[in-house]
Amino acid sequence: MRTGMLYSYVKKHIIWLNCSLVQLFLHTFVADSYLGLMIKKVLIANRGEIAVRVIRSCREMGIRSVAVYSDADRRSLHVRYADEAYHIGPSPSRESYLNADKIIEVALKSGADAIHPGYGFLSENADFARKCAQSGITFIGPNPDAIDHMGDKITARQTMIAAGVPVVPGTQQKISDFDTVKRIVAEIGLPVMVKASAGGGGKGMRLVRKPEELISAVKMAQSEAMSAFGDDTVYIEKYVEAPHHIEFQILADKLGNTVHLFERECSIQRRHQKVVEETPSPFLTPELRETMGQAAVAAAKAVSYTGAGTIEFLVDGNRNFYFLEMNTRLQVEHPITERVTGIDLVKEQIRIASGLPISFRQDEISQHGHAVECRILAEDAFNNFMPSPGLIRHISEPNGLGIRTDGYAYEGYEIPIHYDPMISKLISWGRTREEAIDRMRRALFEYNITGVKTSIRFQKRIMEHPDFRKGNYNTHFIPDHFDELMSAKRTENPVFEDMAIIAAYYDFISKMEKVAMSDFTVTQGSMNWKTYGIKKNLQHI
Ligand code: MV4
Repeated sequence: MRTGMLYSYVKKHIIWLNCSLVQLFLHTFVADSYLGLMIKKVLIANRGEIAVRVIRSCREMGIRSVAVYSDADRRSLHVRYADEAYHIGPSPSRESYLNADKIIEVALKSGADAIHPGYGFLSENADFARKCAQSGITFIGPNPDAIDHMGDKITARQTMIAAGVPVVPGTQQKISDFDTVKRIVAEIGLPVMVKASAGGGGKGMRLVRKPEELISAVKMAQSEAMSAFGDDTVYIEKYVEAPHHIEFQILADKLGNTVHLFERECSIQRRHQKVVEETPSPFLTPELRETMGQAAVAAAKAVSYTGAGTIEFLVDGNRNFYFLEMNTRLQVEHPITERVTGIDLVKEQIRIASGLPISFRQDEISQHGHAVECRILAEDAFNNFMPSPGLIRHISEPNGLGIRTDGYAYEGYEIPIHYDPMISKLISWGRTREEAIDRMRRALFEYNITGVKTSIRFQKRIMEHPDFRKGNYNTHFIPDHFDELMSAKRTENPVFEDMAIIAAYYDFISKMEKVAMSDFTVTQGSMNWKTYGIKKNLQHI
């Protein structure tokens, strides 16, 4: 078996790398050592749908899985689905999913040789990655220095400029005094954005349109950054009007191979939360896709990146693109990339962490058809997107050709208040964009969740919106079309569920009244409901 694996591995490399004898010898050596090192048990330092998602790939690879859970997650599906599960603390994240020492302790106790961090929590925490290495545990993610490098946005900008990746015009150094601020803004012109170097994802950002607002905006951004990140370093960028948010998925292995898996169009956002994502982007031309893909690979190579990562770009109306930031983790929206490329990104992450090469070459993959994702959130879109955690009374998920759901909820599950409100991700695929959108609309129609309010109806409106259907949208889509997306439509009944409950209750009451008005008298000592039931049944005979 082992010789067989080694043989096929070496054979693949002779064909793939078409390399010199020296390289062949080196790879045979690596192959030999990775067979000994191969990850056999993975601890998933996360919860909910992404924990289930990671365990699925582990199971397919014959890798044992270890779940960890907080008080609130005792009944969570990831706990049931894993081979083993360990309690790690109280419900608040700080005391459970962010407790690095406790998680490493459980990894050692359970004999896990690797940790998959998922997204959020400890996934972009370089100190956690270092602690894993110090404990002899493989962190399934990039090396800690790359996390730090990309976590500091000013450093990341400098590195991208050096690597020839376009960045938004702006400051190259941290801001030291207000005269420099005024000079730079005079050069690039208003409007500008003041951003926290330790920020990202929209945190600690300020837009400045008027000259007199500049200095106070810088001061406010600095104090916000200090309280949010303990670091008041800020930088300034030219404001890109009405941009697209387009990101590229990349993979890099420890043998020096770096590839991209094309883009994801993520412009449908609300308050920096993505609501709908799709791939391919309806905005990119084949030429621009090619150029941006190469820029994404160059960006990853510039920091000797390994693992799965995402390069975020802003693209303006004239199709100029700019590096924005890099996310050094597996992202929520990764399934749409998996759907159009056919590549299992979690499997590739585990292969890379084991020292194996990426399982395909750049020229072996393409975008097949079109995929759309909706994040199904437990929130009331029609009441200011209020979070709606609580008991799921009923859930029936859509199915059929071209539909995938990544979730963890089930009937009787209570969505905890402690974590983010995502119930599941719904992914549709079609041969064309139109088919993928129509299929998503159909799947949203089939999706039934009662007990909590969800984002489903709002996303159905997006699928039906003429501008979305034309692919005519950017990051301003939701704010620009807010009233249309919110207004009541005659084609749908917004209170269908409530009406059904009222109708059932009315039916019950009227039947009870009929029984009460009849000449039947309740027998002493017998249960009323049973007697009524017998009487009702007899009436039908
Ligand atoms: C910008 C920008 C315009 N110009 N930077 C928001 C999230 C964070 N990652 C960066 N963001 C932006 N940075 C410059 N120089 C506009 C945004 C932005 C945005 C970006 C992506 C998706 C949605 C957005 C919504 C509002 C603003």
